[in-house]
Amino acid sequence: MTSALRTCPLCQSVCGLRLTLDDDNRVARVQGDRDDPFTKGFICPKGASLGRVDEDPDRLRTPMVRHGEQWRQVGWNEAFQAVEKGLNGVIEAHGRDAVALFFGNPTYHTLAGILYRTPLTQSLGSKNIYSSGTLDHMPRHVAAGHLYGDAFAIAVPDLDRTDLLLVVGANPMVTNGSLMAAPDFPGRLRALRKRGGRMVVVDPRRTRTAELADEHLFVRPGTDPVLLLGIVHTLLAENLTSVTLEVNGLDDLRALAEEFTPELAERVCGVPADDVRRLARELAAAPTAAVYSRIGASTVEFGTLAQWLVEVLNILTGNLDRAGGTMFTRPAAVELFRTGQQYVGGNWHSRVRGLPEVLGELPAATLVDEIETPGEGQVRALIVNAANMVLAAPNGPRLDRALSTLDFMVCVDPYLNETTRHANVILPPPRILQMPHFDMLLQTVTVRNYTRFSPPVLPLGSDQLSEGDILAKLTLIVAGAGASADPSMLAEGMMGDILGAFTQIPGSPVEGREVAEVRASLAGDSDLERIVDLFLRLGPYGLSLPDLKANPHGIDLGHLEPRLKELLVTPSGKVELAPPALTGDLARLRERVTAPTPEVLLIGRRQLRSANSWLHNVEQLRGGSNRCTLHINPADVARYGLGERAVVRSATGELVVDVEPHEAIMPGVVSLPHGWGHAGTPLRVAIEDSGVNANTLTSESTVDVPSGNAVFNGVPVTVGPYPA
Ligand SMILES: Nc1nc2c(c(=O)[nH]1)N[C@H]1C(S)=C(S)[C@@H](COP(=O)(O)OP(=O)(O)OC[C@H]3O[C@@H](n4cnc5c(=O)[nH]c(N)nc54)[C@H](O)[C@@H]3O)O[C@H]1N2
Ligand SMILES: Nc1nc2c(c(=O)[nH]1)N[C@H]1C(S)=C(S)[C@@H](COP(=O)(O)OP(=O)(O)OC[C@H]3O[C@@H](n4cnc5c(=O)[nH]c(N)nc54)[C@H](O)[C@@H]3O)O[C@H]1N2
Ligand code: SF4
Ligand SMILES: [Mo]
Repeated sequence: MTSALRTCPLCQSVCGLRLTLDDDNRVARVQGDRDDPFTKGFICPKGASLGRVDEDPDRLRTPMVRHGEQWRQVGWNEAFQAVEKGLNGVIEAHGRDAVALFFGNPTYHTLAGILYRTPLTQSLGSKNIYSSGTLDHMPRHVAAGHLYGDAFAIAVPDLDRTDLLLVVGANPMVTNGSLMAAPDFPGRLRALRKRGGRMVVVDPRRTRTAELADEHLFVRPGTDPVLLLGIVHTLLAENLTSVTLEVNGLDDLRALAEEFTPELAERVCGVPADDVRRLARELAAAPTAAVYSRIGASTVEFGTLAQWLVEVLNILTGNLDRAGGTMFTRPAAVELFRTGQQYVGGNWHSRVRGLPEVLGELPAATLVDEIETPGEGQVRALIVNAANMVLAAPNGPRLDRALSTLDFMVCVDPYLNETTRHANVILPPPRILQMPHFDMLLQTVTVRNYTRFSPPVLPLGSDQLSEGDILAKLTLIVAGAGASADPSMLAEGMMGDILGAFTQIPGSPVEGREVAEVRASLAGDSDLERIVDLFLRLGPYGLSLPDLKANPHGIDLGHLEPRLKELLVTPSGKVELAPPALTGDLARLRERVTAPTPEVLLIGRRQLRSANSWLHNVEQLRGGSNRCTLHINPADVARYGLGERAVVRSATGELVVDVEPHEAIMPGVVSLPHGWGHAGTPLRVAIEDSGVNANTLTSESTVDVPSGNAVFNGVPVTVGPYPA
């Protein structure tokens, strides 16, 4: 038996784990690492099953090449030659825009996925870049970009010091937090209550989080901006604001909030006007307060408006950038993503629907249009890293059909699944325990400043390639360096470029030094590790990879400290409270407010033992509440005369679903989890009781206009008995 320390990569909580391995290197036991100063031994059922996830016998070990319906295991050289031939063929015949790239959710967790995302994108030089960002959090970036100039100015609730936490459309008791790394949310919540604090939840379902809250308010899906404007209206009308930051646009905000009264909120959102007023007064009166919002007010038709108004509430109540409010983490690694330039979107537009580029990407919802619509610039080839878009994107079935028409597709993914089955080549990354792990991204949203690095627990087999090398090879292939190029060329180029810049930057830790000399001093057992060492050395704490390796339980870097001033890059140098790029979308909201309300609205539901689409092949994580059922209020079951099954229809498609009556869901709302509907894959466990693809019902044609984000919550549907 040996033991190893390791950060769990399965959600955004960054839990430190202690693994016990048997003599065959199988994970015999997983415990929370009590010596981790931040995560303090917390573990959830997914983390406890990390060994089973890692050892899943259905994971691919060797590259796969498809000939018609037949899959063949091949060596890496043959696989990369096939990729070079396939991609070059399309680029030569149709140009670079004919190749699209798609990055899925796990690329925010893996080191290779984060570090090589930009080089791969830049080397490809295509307008057709897509990611799960526009299935998730793009509204938040767009709101931040216009308010603060920096689209990456993402504040997190200062959970350990706040007096009042208002949660709008998030369920951290199940998801363990998102764009907020808050390991042991239950424990942090208990501590909040113990020090006299409160939590209020706004959600169309009485979720686990809502059950533990001091107060839960049902809200009609998709209407949060009207509720939030009702609160803003009250704060301004009753002179309850205490703006401590330098802001522009307060008068504009006052003028446009005028019409959005608490009474309007009651009519549109179903939240009593008195409660809207009371919420405003409580937010203003609390010594400190933090409004936190995620998927329920992001993947909606007015996601950007909602995310903007959440920020506005934190600003108006004096809570942005102060202890106990919402604050900006200071990570250990240098923040190269902060360009110091004012955010602008719309640098180019999608060919078919003319949707604007945001942060270098086009909306994932429109990828299918770009594949299906003939003409110059039509997408003919696709590179996918860690995305199962057939299950994740709106109108998945249409995308499923479109993928089968591509000239070439390559996927970096450990599974042959609903999406990768369309690939010509699948390149499998090694097992989780064979990868180094450093939460480059999640350490930018921890609720305390913190860092930790995990070296690989197990070595690579002689027939395996690291994920870094796989992505480096792909990058070099699209850059024209060929399939046989040495993958280290990419890392060397990156380190050289970064050092070239930082040795010239006054005050940088390497100012005036020789690039080659600094490069030679970098430590690490692989290209990725050496890049991490460089990022740490350029970071604000003067740490290095050897420091992190010497502290394998992680390093506490202290409470969050105010830092908005250094992030703000608006031309005015002030927070722009009411920028036209955001307020302009209110016209669309006004139209919606006056339109008739559909009888039934569909929302999503994340599950404790899932991670979107890809943990359903692990027996230990199946069953119980982790089933793909339609949650519906018993009153609606009676109203629509439903039995055990029902048919749900939307403008996009229809599904037959298992009915699970639940008091916890608002009448007029039904909920279906996403990531199910496993089909056409050899995954032995997932294929049993495979559930249905919720994205058969969601539409690719409706997006949150400013961000292009997909709409998964508040989808109009009808429900009827099955069989009819
Ligand atoms: N209806 C509905 N749809 C939704 C949502 C919703 O709430 N409702 N949520 C949306 C959101 S927020 C998101 S983020 C997306 C998520 O959807 P996706 O971005 O597709 O993410 P996952 O399903 O988590 O994983 C995608 C793929 O990554 C692979 N993978 C796992 N580990 C690794 C690894 O280490 N390396 C590589 N290369 N691949 C790996 C898995 O095998 C899987 O095929 O779904 C979106 N879709
Ligand atoms: N266990 C587990 N953890 C996960 C994941 C998982 O699949 N399983 N996925 C990961 C990913 S990719 C992400 S992005 C995060 C997401 O993290 P969260 O945002 O916390 O996850 P959701 O469960 O989607 O929470 C959305 C909540 O919004 C509510 N809601 C729906 N519509 C509306 C609305 O119109 N208004 C309001 N106010 N609320 C609404 C839903 O009922 C739900 O409770 O979780 C991550 N962590
Ligand atoms: S909460 Fe998230 S990071 Fe922690 S053990 Fe569970 S899945 Fe892993
Ligand atoms: Mo997500």
